[in-house]
Amino acid sequence: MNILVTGGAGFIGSNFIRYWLEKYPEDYITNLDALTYAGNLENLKDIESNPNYTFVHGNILDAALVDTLVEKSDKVVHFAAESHVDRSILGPEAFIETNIKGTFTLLEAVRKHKKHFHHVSTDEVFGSLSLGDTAKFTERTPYAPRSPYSASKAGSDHLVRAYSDTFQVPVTITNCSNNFGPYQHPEKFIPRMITNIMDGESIKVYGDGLYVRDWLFVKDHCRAIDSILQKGNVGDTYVVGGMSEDINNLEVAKLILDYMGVGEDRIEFVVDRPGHDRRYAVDWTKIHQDLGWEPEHHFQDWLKETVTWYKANEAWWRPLKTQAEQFYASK
Ligand code: NAD
Ligand code: TDX
Repeated sequence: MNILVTGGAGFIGSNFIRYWLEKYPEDYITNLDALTYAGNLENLKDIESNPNYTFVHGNILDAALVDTLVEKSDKVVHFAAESHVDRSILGPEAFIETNIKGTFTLLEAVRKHKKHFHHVSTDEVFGSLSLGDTAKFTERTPYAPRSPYSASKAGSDHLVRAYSDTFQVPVTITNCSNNFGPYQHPEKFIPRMITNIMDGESIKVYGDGLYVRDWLFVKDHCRAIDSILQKGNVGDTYVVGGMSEDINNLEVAKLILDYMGVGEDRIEFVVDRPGHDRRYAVDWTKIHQDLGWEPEHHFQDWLKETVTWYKANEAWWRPLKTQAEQFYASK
């Protein structure tokens, strides 16, 4: 099988390529990535000389390039996106371009060449749940995005569904909760805390810190996409989440401080994110019942592993952190 992966030089895409080539060494992967600030070929250093892997430096908005690559592939797995909520507040336009128009460009090509398109989306399209509530997102939850990021992802989801209904393009969609693990950019919450602690700095907790995310180890997300590519029902959406411990940001911060042997005086409450969604939780019954998937990696164990990985890989994250600090300081 030839798989075209978009955004494979980012966090989840690079983990997915490594996962796939380890599990299916006879398959071929082409990685189309524009190498934005979030794309980093260092994420795939161990893969670059694999004869079954090809990197193409290009933009998903380039219709001619996309057409050529889609024609040569059997399936497309679409990760490429602007992915950080805080950046979408500082500058929404790139999110509209990449997440909506970029997805449209890919859809036109898969429509023409009749290829299976797997769209990687987020649980943030469903908006915010309330604290103390037991409700969870399902495949039937109405869309209610609240940030430019989640609105742009919702727009892309709607286009994918429309191409399925109107043009019978074979699509599948995942709406996944917050991922964590190796190669996540240090501007995101968990790596930002670990790297700040390593630098002797305070960790920045937005608002009251009582925000809940449904953390999923990145490899479990890769396994979920694998099960959908192998046996998912064409036209279907699957929501994907972790073990729903309803752990809040402050509790995550305290776990990391504990693992790193640092006191809670390092916590600094900072100004809140505008439109900050209070709680996410995912009910992944459908993918469990239909495809047998469930998360395998327990949050606390793999959070500890993630701390260990960042401690051992300062050379990987240091340039990214320096660049991100310069970017945010300039805003
Ligand atoms: P990321 O920001 O780490 O990586 C995005 C990648 O896309 C980068 O390599 C970047 O260079 C590339 N890219 C950006 N614009 C491009 C363009 N126009 N053309 C080609 N490549 C481009 O993102 P991530 O965290 O790995 O997320 C991957 C996907 O998963 C996104 O679609 C995101 O919405 C979704 N998602 C992420 C999470 C999460 O917790 N990180 C959870 C659910 C869903
Ligand atoms: O320094 C911080 N302090 C803080 O309290 C940062 C960066 C974040 N936070 C909070 C905001 C959120 O409640 O931590 C939580 C997680 O924040 P992010 O890591 O920015 O993730 P989130 O906004 O929840 O979105 C992530 O999961 C869903 C990904 O970035 C998205 O791409 C994905 O769709």
